[in-house]
Amino acid sequence: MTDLAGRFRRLWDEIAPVGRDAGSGGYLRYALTEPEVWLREWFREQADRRGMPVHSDGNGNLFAWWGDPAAGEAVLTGSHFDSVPHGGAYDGPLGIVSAFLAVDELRAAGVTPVRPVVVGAFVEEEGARFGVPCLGSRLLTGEIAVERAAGLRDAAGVSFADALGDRPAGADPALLGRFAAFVELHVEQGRALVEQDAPVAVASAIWPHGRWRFDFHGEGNHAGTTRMVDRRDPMLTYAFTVLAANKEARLRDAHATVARVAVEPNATNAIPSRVTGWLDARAAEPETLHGLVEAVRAKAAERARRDGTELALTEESATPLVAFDGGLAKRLATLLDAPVLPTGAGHDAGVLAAHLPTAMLFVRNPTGVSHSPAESATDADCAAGVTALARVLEELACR
Ligand code: HGY
Ligand code: MN
Ligand code: MN
Ligand code: MN
Repeated sequence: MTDLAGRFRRLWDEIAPVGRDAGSGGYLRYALTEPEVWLREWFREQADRRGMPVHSDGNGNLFAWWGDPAAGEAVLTGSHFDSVPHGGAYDGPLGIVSAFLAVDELRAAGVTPVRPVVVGAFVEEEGARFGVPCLGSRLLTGEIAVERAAGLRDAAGVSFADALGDRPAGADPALLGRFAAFVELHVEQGRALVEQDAPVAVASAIWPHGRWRFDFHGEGNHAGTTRMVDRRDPMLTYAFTVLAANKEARLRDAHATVARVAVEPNATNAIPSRVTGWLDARAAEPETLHGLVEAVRAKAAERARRDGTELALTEESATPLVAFDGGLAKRLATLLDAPVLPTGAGHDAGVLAAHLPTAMLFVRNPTGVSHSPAESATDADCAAGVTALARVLEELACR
């Protein structure tokens, strides 16, 4: 194991057990809950160890500064700590651990930044607790209204403002204006790097994607005494809609997932009064995405009429096609001699890309699986990711 791979492993082992579910091996690191708060404290300790002052933007995002803050626009790097339920170890934390190690590499090489390097940790990137992904970066950029963000509630009814301990500060154009670029390193959520036999890639784009909530309202009733012909069962409309989403996505070579459902009253012997399903839809092109969502909506509405149920559709979040800064992506791909890949996964980099030159680096994932305990990365490839990130930071902040 190379020395850097060894240093990666030692730092990684400090956080690996935090929030890990013994049963599934996956992670339960929901934003601002105990394991993620522990990681935020760990972030502060890592910054302190490196003499990097930490600043919070009042939205739950943390920023650790290396170099003279007055020395010009900074280069931001970092990612998120939070996970989806039973998510993988690397999605998010790899970008933060790699950022601190990249700073160590530059310092060990005697490199000092001519502009500050900032390591960032964004809150609620997965949207697994409060329902809106990239909540922290959307607050920082003003993409989501403070009122809406503050009032978002988790399954226990706790609001984001309560979890944060204060009303979020919202957009901070002055802070955003202090960043010249953002580079997010992230585990690849796919197998392209395995197929291309490369440890690191540069991102070209993020597919347009979003989340739509389908509320199906029917008539709650007794499972044993209600004739089939008399039912207005929203579970039927929901089930049909899931199949329609799958079919419409396949027709369009797009991605549609319904993986979260809420049923009222959720009793075995009671026909539901309401069934709520969340559609995660993604496609390479915006018009394909919108065509997919509209087709699913139309099929759901048609089925609702047949079932005597009502449909209410709410767009909960939408991210347009993110074409990363082409010049920057090409420059980094040349610097690193790395392939360039699009991704169907959303990232804080996708939000910041609308506000400053942004790039992403992907680190090979041998299983290609993500949002699952099966997500993986080797220490050697993670070390290659640190080396690549250090070279990028040297290129952007130290010349
Ligand atoms: O859902 C996503 O694409 C990201 O991992 N939050
Ligand atoms: Mn994720
Ligand atoms: Mn992620
Ligand atoms: Mn992400």
